[in-house]
Amino acid sequence: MHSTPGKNASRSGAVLIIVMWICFALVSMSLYFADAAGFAYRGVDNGWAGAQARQAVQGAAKYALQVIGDREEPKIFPDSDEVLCEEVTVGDASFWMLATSRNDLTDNAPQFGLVDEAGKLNLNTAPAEWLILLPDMTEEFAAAIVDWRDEDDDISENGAEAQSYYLMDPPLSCKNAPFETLDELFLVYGAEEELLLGEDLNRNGILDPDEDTDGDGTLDPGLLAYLTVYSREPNSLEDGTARINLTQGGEDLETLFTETFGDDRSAEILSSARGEFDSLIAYFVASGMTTAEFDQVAHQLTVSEEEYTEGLVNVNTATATVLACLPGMDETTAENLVLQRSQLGENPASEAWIVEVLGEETARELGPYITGRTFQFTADICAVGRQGKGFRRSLFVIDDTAETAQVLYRRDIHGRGWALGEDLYTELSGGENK
Ligand SMILES: [Ca+2]
Ligand SMILES: [Ca+2]
Ligand SMILES: [Ca+2]
Ligand SMILES: [Ca+2]
Repeated sequence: MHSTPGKNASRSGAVLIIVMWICFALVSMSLYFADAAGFAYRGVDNGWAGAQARQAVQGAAKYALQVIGDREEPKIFPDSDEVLCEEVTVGDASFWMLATSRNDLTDNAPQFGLVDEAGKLNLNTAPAEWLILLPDMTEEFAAAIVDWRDEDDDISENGAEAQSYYLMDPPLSCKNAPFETLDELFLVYGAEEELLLGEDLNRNGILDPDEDTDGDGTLDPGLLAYLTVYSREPNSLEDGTARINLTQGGEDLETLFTETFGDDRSAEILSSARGEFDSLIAYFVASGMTTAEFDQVAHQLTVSEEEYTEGLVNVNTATATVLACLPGMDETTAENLVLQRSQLGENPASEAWIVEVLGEETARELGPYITGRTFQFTADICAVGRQGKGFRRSLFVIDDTAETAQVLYRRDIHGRGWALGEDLYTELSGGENK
């Protein structure tokens, strides 16, 4: 992605404002604690660090909202150097954003960044045939997921509807409606901690001491690492203009292509690409456009008449494990795609690059289920206060489909314990308890 100087300047401005805001909060807080210091000094000291860390989490969340909301079209996932996410100092406190969903889960050092919810399979749209391809997924659990969200009481093959839930102790009712949070998966018939969390009990994406139950030195992450309930993309631009429906074509498409490519090239493209298209990729293949040409216009195009398209997987950020579940893909193809992607350098502006890697036929098969954009993120924010004490951690799911980015879901998860890995633990605390 190309970052204009103006954009960088406005981002630094935003960071400065947030940092000043946090500093102000910290000063007010220290005055408060200085007042209370006469009582129990030690307790105040620990509480102070915790309060500083909580403020840093708040500040980091505001910063994440700003970075996400300030993105311009085509709304791609920010490159890692565009987001401050590793040991960001705020007064006496520091924060990190944990990248808990990545390809190299065998690497046991924590990595940092925002998490793309569109890089995962959506529990509300993925059919059982996709879900079954996730590591350790059982046919029964995949079918139970579908029965949980479908409106009917008809038990799908190997599935579970009201009768199964009624017999549970205590009895539950089958939801028969879409998942609203990821943790709702724990209610689905057959959900077991081992299946959902794997070895990653604190859900930080790395192997912590005592987590390696099978002793192989690598993390078995469990199903939750690959799933989301949030991914959806609007079929309109940020300013409210509808994306142009490729199947209807018409004047809008002609105007867009003429303005972008000139009269001759526009006419050439429009005469090559005629008919009905079930994906942007199908149009791209038919049009004879170059990847660079398509990257300029892709975000203005759609094949849907709906207000939103739910559950598209971002082929520019998804792990090989997730991509392998999609039509046309298998493990080897998905791994190769991710390898080729890692050599592209910057995060591409559309999904068009996959045609060269996969070939036209496979790319067209995959096309209807993927995107190159993203609108929902998780910021998994960790922070410590003075002297590395007072560890705090909160999850924020942030949605960027409205005019300003908004928090959809927030949860304090510091109860899961230290999440930043052994090295940082030693560095920050000298091994003392948090
Ligand atoms: Ca049902
Ligand atoms: Ca059913
Ligand atoms: Ca872990
Ligand atoms: Ca293991």
